[in-house]
Amino acid sequence: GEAVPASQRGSWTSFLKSIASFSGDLSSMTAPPFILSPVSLTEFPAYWCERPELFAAIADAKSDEDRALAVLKWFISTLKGQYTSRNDTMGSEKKPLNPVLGELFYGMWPDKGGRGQTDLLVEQVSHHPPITAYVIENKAKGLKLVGHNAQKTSFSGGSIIVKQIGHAILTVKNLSASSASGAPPVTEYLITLPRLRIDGLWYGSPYIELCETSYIVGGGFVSTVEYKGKGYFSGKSHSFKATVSPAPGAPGREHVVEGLWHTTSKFVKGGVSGKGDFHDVNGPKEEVTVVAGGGDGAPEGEMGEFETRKLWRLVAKGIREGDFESASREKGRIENEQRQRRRDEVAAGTSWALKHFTPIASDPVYERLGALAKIQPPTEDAYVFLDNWPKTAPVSGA
Ligand code: 0T9
Repeated sequence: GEAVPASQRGSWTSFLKSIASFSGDLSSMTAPPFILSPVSLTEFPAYWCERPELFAAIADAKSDEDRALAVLKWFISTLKGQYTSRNDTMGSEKKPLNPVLGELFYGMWPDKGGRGQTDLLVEQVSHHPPITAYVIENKAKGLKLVGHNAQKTSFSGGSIIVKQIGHAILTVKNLSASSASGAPPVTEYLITLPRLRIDGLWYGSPYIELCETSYIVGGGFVSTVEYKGKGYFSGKSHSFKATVSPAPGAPGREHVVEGLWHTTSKFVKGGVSGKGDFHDVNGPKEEVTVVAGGGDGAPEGEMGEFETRKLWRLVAKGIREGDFESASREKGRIENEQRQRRRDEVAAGTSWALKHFTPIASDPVYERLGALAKIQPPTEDAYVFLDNWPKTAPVSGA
């Protein structure tokens, strides 16, 4: 294909052959240089908040029904960034850097016009299999999103099928409620994740299509989001249909939204009086501002050795500048260091201590809310945030 440089055609074909005959952890497979991204997977949770005003708006909703729609609108508005942005910035989907155990990524979106500051914290909580845990918190608005991500991949009909493992819990604090109002002090939403199909592999220009169904459950409502690609209900790629219904036994109206998640959508049933339009992501988004968490004795304004942009700096530089020899040398150095750490731990009978999360085998919030929409599986593990935000600082010299 056009997208594969002539000198890498052979290695691309053998890469495709090996993913076709292998299922499991694609992230650890060696891929030809042209498909490498200089961005670590620890940076991906930032996609959840690139429209911070839509996140903040969840706190300003006036009723459970309004809030269910605000959560859905924010969620749908993140999909363009999550699943198409590498095509926009790098020409196609690319293979992200595979984070090391304990890798950290901190960021923020500043307060603007009273929406409050939003903070981001990410930690790689497992390397094998890769699992990334994150928190996004807007304290002024009483909003907190805690989640984790892993993937199970398989190969089918020339595409990579990615089943996302993990979920997120959004907690909305009722900041104005007096105990007399009868309103609960917090409302929780369970957010599940769609399945992905990676197409365009043969031509060396991979892109993502979303498929099947994901859910948002909480606050008296269940939102069911169905994803379809080309040739289904609208015949267009990136189509979706979302149904927002009162939870079993709860009051409220049903709403149905249809459209394209990477552009716009409209209400086809229900809706807010006089408003046919639902979401619109044609306008600009706001990338996260990376901040330094220090630690490991690093001075304020500097990143510790495990912070993503510092850890991968030379690898990323090599990939960006087309110097793949130094990229792979630096990557090898990081991997060897990791292997040595693991050997040292085994020898000392210790294990790596996570900084910000503690694993639990089953998440009670997932179980309670998931049951309302009969989400499978009935339980999932999770990573509980230790509520220990570090003192971060702007990156000096940035
Ligand atoms: C959570 C997101 C996730 C992470 C990425 C599958 C994938 C790793 C996981 C699911 C985010 O919220 C959303 C977006 C993109 C997903 C990545 C796309 C991708 O290709 C990689 C996998 C591991 C590969 O790198 C496959 C090989 C590659 C050559 C294809 C481009």
